[in-house]
Amino acid sequence: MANQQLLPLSKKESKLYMAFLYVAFASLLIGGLMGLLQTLVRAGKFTLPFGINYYQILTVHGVILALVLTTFFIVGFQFSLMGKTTGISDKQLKVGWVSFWVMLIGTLITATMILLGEASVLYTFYAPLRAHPLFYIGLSLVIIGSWIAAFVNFRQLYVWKKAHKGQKSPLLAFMVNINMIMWVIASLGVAISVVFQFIPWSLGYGATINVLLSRTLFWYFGHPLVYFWLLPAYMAWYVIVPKVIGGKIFSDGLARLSFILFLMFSIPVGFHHQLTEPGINPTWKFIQVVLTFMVVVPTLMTAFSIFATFEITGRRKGYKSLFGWFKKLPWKDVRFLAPFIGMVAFIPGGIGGIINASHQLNALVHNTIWVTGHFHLTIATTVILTFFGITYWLVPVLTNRKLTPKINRLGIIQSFIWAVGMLIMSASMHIEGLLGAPRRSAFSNYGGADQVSVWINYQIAQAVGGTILFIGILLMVYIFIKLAFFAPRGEEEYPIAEEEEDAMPTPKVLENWKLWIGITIALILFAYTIPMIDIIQHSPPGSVPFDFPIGR
Ligand code: HEM
Ligand SMILES: [Cu+2]
Repeated sequence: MANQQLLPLSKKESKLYMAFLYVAFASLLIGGLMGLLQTLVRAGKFTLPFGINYYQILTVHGVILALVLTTFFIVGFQFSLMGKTTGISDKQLKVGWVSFWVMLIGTLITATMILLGEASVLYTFYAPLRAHPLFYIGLSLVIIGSWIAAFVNFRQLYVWKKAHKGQKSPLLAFMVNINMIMWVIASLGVAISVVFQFIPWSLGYGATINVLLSRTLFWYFGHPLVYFWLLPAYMAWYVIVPKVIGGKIFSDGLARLSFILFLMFSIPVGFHHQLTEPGINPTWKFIQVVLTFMVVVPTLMTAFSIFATFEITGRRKGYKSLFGWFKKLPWKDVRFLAPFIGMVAFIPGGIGGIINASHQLNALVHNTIWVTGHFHLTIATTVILTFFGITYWLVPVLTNRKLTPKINRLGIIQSFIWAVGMLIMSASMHIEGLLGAPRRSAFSNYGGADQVSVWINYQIAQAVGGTILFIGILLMVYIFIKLAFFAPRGEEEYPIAEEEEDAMPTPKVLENWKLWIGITIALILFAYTIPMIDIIQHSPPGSVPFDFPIGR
């Protein structure tokens, strides 16, 4: 199988990709500061100035890190992957800019409403908490902008395929398209809820809102959202990291199959976030939990292929003993080290996820700070450290600069700071959660209850971890600015691994989009149709808005 050609990135297109990254790193700084403040408040040592409400900063933190930082980074990174493998036409580039501006304007509208204290509804904006209508309208624009980006990506692959009849599509372009298909299908749920439920209700047209329906539509989107964050990290693990360590792709077919499985099993599982929710038949909860556990399959496939690449590469370099090859990995290269720490964090992160999805164990940890500990391991460590690892080579490529040994060293320090800060913060969140401490709650001594005195030491530990993390954020933003504007001029490689010369051909069926999208839709219909009808027919009267103490 011929290895595919890579295209040069023009100045014009690099500018677009960088625009997305600027927003991502600005978000990191603002969101990180809020995270630090949260830990300080929860430790009971600090009161927010100017009458700022705790839930306001918590909303900023969740929205700007989990929704804005991630979406901008992912769309920008994926655009660059498409530009490198399929190319981008002038017209597509223009539409790419439209997607950027729509997303940015949406973000600014939403941010303004949160800052004015008109939308302290947290990033899940659960009804009946009510925000200003512009909060929802801004969020819709962010989603619409990302759809525009998705359609540019679909078009890029389509044009490439027409020009390369009968050839297998570039692996990275295939992966980007899977992620964007999943994103479009999933975000339809939240779009329907926002357009038909939240916006009319917050404008005062509908007096009440169907709470259960809105939450179900939210989690229809909210679970695949976590895969939308994770899959770009997997793209880097499958295709970029092997090149960084001087190896080859383990198996093109296996990588594609695992992405297809993620597409199929990421959406029809939202009920695992609603296990304690009344109004959903337990049988359907059970079915969705079973579908949830299917995700173990592509996850283990991914772990297997990545470690196989590590081992094969190490052995080729001459290391023979059972684990000798492990030493040969380029530990001093931050482009490898940062994602590697992310992979390690995914081991406890994944185990925690299995615990969360298990019905009875979920009852123990539901709505405790354990859950927060879980996603700071998975998204804020695994995904974000991989994104940092990407930043170290992507920004120099886009700005024609060098990743100098000095910046590389700073990067290694940054990765360790992040790992240590998160270890302290996340471990104490996990333990405190098992002791019953709630998440999403400002400091309170709950009338001097004994239980609370047990929690406080863990909250102080979180403030220590949070402080270390914030130092990590300052360092990362410094490195980003350095790489974007001040590092010496030069050429860096865009690392994309190739297949082995004698690799087995990839089965054609893996590119049968109609088949995979068809199965995905069938699974969604199977898992959601009957419970949705149930929810709509048997719901209690809707809820009037709830504005105090959080909301607007
Ligand atoms: C300086 C680094 C960070 C610190 C100190 C920090 C701290 C915290 C704390 C203490 C909470 C829980 C507050 C509560 O439940 O009352 C929280 C929630 C959260 N964090 Fe972080 N965090 C950091 C970085 C991140 C990153 C990088 C992400 C994602 C990319 C992230 C995503 C979230 C989300 C989604 C929530 C949930 C918000 C909610 O429940 O509405 N955090 N963070
Ligand atoms: Cu989930």
